[in-house]
Amino acid sequence: MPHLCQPTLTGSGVILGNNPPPTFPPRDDYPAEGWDYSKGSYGDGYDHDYGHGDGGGEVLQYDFTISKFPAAPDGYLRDIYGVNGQYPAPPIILNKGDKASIRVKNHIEFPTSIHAHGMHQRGTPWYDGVTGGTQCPIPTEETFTYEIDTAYQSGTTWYHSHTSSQYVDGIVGPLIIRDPKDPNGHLYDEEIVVILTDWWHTLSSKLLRVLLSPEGNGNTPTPDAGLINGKGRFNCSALAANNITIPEGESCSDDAPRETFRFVPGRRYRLRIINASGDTNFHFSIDGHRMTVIETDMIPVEPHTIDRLSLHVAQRYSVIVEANAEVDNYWMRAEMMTDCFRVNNAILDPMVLAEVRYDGSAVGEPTSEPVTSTSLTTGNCEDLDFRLLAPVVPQRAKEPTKQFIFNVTFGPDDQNITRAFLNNVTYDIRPYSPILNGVLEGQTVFPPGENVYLLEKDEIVEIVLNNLIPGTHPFHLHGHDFQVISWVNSTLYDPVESPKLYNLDNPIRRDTSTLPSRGHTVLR
Ligand SMILES: [Cu+2]
Repeated sequence: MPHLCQPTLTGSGVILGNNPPPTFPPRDDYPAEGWDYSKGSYGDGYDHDYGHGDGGGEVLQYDFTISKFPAAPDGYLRDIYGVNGQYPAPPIILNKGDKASIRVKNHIEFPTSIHAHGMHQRGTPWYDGVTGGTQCPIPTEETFTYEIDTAYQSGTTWYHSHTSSQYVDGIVGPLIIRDPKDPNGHLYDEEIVVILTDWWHTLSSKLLRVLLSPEGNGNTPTPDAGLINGKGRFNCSALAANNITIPEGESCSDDAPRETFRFVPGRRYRLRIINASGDTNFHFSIDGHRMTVIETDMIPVEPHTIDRLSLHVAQRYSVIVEANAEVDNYWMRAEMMTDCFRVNNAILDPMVLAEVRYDGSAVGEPTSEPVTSTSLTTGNCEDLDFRLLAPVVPQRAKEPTKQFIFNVTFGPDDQNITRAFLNNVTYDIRPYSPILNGVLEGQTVFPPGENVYLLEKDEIVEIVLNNLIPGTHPFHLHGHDFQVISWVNSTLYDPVESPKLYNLDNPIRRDTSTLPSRGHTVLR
């Protein structure tokens, strides 16, 4: 699809968001009938650079090298971490039924690992990529081969380093599993990946050292910029205006290209939007266009049309956008929810922009105005109203066999470092003694700092999360989707009153939700 390809980037001789977005074969070419998932992909005859299936259920091979290199995604040149010299990391695009085999070589000075977010890894938990949880980290100059099986799942997700804060420095890429039998497949002609990230001008290991010191005070540093598909435009004059000097070996240029999407009038685009941020929630919109939500975190939902979409950290949505506006150029906006940040950052422009350019439109930047009116969001730092979306395949919430109530707090540990606590326990990672090893060996007693809760297979668990602090927080469960049966701002869980608000009839299912400020959420 040449009209969806990114124009070649130049940008002052430095690497600027250097990985073009993936392209897809058009929907019309999907095999309509007789799709056999057990056989994997069809021989589609398309360019296989981005890993479209080969046919015959073969395993698709990926060779990834993680390294450090200079790049300037927003125009500010610094050292970043990335995969195969690219940022964002290369997209993995599979058809449901495919398997991916990903050989990861660690060529940085720190141990690392790769996690495929939202993949259940049924029967293969050792490929989940969590340092200290499911594996030892991959040492420098060593390799580890992961497998991803898509027999049971499809949709929009992402993969990233799951060691320390490395993904914030660039080890993050899209993972897309297309379903030829997508129940919403008749609603779109083409697919586009939109990956949203926040960005800092300093390596995250340096920022983390301050945060995890007694001076850190739990003040997560606010980003310096935001990016769409690894591209953004930083205003370098903000540095001098705030007395920030550029260190030796770094530089700033004002002409970084923004991401550009070509629209063909009349076509219907499925935007697969991924919030791959470290700490930023976004409001997403396109001037002059509405959008129809059809997917939450790999679960197809009944189409629901809105003007503006909120995405919290690690959440994904697919929306349909129809190129039905006047032939012109329009801003795509990912506006950071600044109310969620702990501290102010004077150099940050929270309005992150990309261009949507219609075929046949005039040259020059868009002059469009943002959409107004309704939104799925109830407040500035809040998640969407969980009652507005319903999965296409309905499931009533089942009666739980167990209930866990977790109180979430932040406070100083015994070394006066601010940490998060679940029921007064802060997680104490043992990178070289993964919990999974103990589980597979039949261990039933774990160190208190690992906060392990043991379950029998097929139990139904109700998880109540009580947020005792004013900040909101993402909550993500590995290996499962959950139903969000309640989500209440500013009110803690009450065993008598709270269940009266439960939505048990086909509640939204997903893998990443939000703890509301001083409120609670209930998951099953
Ligand atoms: Cu995950």
